[in-house]
Amino acid sequence: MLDIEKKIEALSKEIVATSIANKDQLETFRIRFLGSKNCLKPLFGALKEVPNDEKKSVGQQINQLKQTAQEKFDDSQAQLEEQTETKESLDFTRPGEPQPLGARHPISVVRNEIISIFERIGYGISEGPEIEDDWHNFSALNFPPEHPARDMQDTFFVEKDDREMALRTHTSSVQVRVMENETPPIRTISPGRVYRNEAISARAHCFFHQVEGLFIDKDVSFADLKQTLLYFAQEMFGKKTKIRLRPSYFPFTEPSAEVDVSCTICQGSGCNVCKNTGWLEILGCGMVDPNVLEASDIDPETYSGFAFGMGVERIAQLKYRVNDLRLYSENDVRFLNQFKSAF
Ligand code: 2NL
Repeated sequence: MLDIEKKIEALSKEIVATSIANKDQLETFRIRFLGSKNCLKPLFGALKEVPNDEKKSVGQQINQLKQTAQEKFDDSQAQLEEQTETKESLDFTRPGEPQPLGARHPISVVRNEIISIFERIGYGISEGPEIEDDWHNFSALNFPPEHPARDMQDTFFVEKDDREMALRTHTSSVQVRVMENETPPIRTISPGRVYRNEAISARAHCFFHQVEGLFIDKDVSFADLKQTLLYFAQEMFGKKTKIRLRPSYFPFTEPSAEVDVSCTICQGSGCNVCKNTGWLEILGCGMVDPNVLEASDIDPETYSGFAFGMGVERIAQLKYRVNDLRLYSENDVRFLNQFKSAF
């Protein structure tokens, strides 16, 4: 083997053995094997001294060596570029971006809780339209024609298919539909949004949410009503909660009552939330007026029933001490985020 061939073989081994793990090593490799003063150049000079019959073969070996060096350089460069690219765009050790979780609206939280309390004692859920005819919102509920609640001041009237309709002022309208379509025993609660034509303030709004309950069967008494409401109050506000009933008036119930619970803040000893009375009003109720049963073809001689209605905003206000009704519909996240732990 010629001297020059030994040199070629040694350089070839060196090229294969050189490790290129970073940009510096790549540059060192380039200068040594491909730069303007690279170590292969002297070989081309030495080719002159090679005997003629070996020149072709040795020349090819030198060219091959140069090609090997170039290929190793190109491959290593491509590999290093790929590595830096992936390094910059994907860091698998980085902690994940936190996903902000929303919160359920307090009205939904409280509505669901009310529904669940009544479901546990056998009530089903009924829902119906928000745009109602006069019959379901008023007439079937024993509103006399001249009753002030029908007045333009309280009710939003709208036109639908050339008929004058009302935005329902209570969800009793849903329960009229239940009474018309089912035969007693009836046990239903009707949650939903209702509308009143009132100026918006901290204490009043043009819409709010109601849950109404209706129970019709043979021999339903006022005592059944009281016991049901006591159960509800204690499930909602705690086992020690007391209730009291004050006589009241609704067109659709007779007798009618307003229900107070012992103050959830001071337990009855007096504070500014209950205005030192020890009591907080939570709902209205009564025995279903015989006229209302008759209007839906239920015989008041055979059946009797009780009904009640509450504002969800009011219950939520007592549970979460919300002092302004407008907060419920302003979608301010500083308000809404406070209900993250509620469900
Ligand atoms: C209140 C008072 C009340 C009813 C709702 C009712 C429904 C039918 C028949 C008779 Cl179908 N009554 N509902 C009864 C008494 C009171 O709501 O203050 N709601 C916010």
